[in-house]
Amino acid sequence: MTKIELVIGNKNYSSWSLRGWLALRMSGAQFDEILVPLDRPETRAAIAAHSPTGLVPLLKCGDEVVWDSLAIAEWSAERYPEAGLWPSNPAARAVARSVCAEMHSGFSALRGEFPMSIRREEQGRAFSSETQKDIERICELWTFCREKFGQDGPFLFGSASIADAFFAPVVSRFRTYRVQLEGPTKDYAQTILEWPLFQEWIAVAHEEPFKIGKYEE
Ligand SMILES: N[C@@H](CCC(=O)N[C@@H](CS)C(=O)NCC(=O)O)C(=O)O
Repeated sequence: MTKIELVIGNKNYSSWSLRGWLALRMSGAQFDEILVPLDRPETRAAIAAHSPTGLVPLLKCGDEVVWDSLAIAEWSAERYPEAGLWPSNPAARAVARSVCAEMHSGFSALRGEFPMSIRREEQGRAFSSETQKDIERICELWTFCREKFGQDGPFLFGSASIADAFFAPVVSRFRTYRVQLEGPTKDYAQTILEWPLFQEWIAVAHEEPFKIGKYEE
């Protein structure tokens, strides 16, 4: 079996790495992790040794190289179809792909103002109206998916899918910055925080020695 490697950044900070890692873990693939600590003098060269974009995550399998979290998620779904990483119902699958695409290309105010730092505990802080809009849209999406497609389990489309991998870092940000959630969005966030795969990532994030000052202020 060809060896699979996933190049990722710090587990505490690298939200895109978390998405790719969750998708690959959900697939059941056996893989090795190569963790490159971010924001250090040697980071750029260390990532460039693997990645044509200078970004993580990146997957290597033999001579295949797959960069970008969404492409890694699609690769995982295609190679491990039995894992059901996308919902089996075509209508649900189309929505799942849409919400992942929306996450992948949007919510820049939220991502900029609320950097992911899994270990961090804030008392709550003021944020811009753009971030407020992002929060409202995310809550609308979660509520819609849960109501329309979530009958068979606690995740967005019932059982865990790539869509949950894409929103797990948002749940972590909502926890850190104490964004108040209610009803189905609160329940969904709790599901993600208790998701065993995410718990595994969180445990390592707590043990990591690396700190990036700008994400701790
Ligand atoms: N669109 C890319 C974004 C990847 C990205 O921005 N990764 C960040 C870490 S989360 C990175 O590699 N930054 C390089 C650095 O900090 O040196 C994806 O979905 O994978």
